[in-house]
Amino acid sequence: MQKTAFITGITGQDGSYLSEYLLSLNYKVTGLVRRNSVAENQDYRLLNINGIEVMYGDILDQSSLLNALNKFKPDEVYNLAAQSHVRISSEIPYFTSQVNAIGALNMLEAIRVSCPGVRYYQASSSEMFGQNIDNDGFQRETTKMNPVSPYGCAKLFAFNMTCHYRNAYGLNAANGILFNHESPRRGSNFVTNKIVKAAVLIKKGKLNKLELGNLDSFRDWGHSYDYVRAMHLINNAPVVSDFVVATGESHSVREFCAYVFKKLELDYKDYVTQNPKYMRPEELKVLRGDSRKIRQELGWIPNYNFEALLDELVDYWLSKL
Ligand code: NAP
Ligand code: G4F
Repeated sequence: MQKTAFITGITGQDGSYLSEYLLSLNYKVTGLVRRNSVAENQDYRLLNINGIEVMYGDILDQSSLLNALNKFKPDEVYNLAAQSHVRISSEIPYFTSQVNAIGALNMLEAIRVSCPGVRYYQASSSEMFGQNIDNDGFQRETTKMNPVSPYGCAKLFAFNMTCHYRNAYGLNAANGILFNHESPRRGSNFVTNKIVKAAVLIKKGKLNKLELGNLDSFRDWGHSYDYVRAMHLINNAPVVSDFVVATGESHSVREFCAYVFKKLELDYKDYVTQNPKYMRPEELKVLRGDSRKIRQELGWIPNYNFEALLDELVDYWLSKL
């Protein structure tokens, strides 16, 4: 029988890739879309994807969640809705906490009262670890969590609530603890697309400098397409539990710049400057994930490495600009 998936955050980077992936597996794909004053901005990432059914709603509007669950009767729920920008979460901490923390609680409560049997995926984040790293240099499911941003604090609340609803009420609720993942559909105020887009504009003579924040933070960057496959595996795992999803490779923002500019036959040092505006009140310095659990238990393998991801971004921006 055809399964139905319900996705909050369906208009985002991951929501669009997850929709495509689930459609390819013959799912009925449904989702929640926020009302936007410019209708064209609402679902531009979904425009080339046929067969999705959406409803207006908001993760902060409990009635819209209950209506959606009653209407679509999903087998699987993916809660991807979030204010997902870490630095901006320090400018709008209250809003970020509402959406990322209370929004997840709204979804869990709506499921508990209306469809407690569904499989629930919570989009948790490596930002929850803060500066904690195990002695071998990796973060994993057992690593202590001490977030260093309003975003991370709110995500940790949602993570804990997901575990609590699983333990207390027997919900099939799981966390994916995902490390950074990117794609051409990533917002261009995240560092990856910000760098690549600017480097291509510089190459084409349309820009002469790129202002960044901390060049010496390290991130474990993967591709969104690989990570939405992991979400589906987690939501169909034989035993409901939490999984880290990561490549296991970590690179600095500086290395990212060096690779991209070099590929365009430029030297990043000639163009990149630092602007305090893009620094964070407290910087998370290093992320590097150990994803052995999902690889061994669910057979997940990423197709993209660091270079393949960056090559795709450069090709995308070269063709777009
Ligand atoms: P994204 O592109 O920023 O998408 C966020 C989605 O949430 C958008 O569809 C957005 O809708 C929606 N949303 C925001 N506020 C909402 C609200 N009040 N009610 C309903 N929907 C709302 O983020 P992403 O990269 O796809 O990430 C997906 C999820 O994974 C997020 O929860 C993020 O925090 C988490 N995560 C991401 C990464 C990563 O590296 N990408 C890593 C770990 C965890 P609009 O289009 O209307 O704004
Ligand atoms: O691309 P970023 O903004 O991603 P960040 O903060 O790591 O968060 C992303 O990954 C999390 C998973 O760990 C997700 F949960 C979250 O939703 C989001 O998807 O910044 C990456 C690094 C940071 O260290 C930042 O300080 O790049 C550094 N950076 C340096 N200059 C910059 C800039 N980041 C941004 N956005 N803009 C800059 O100009």
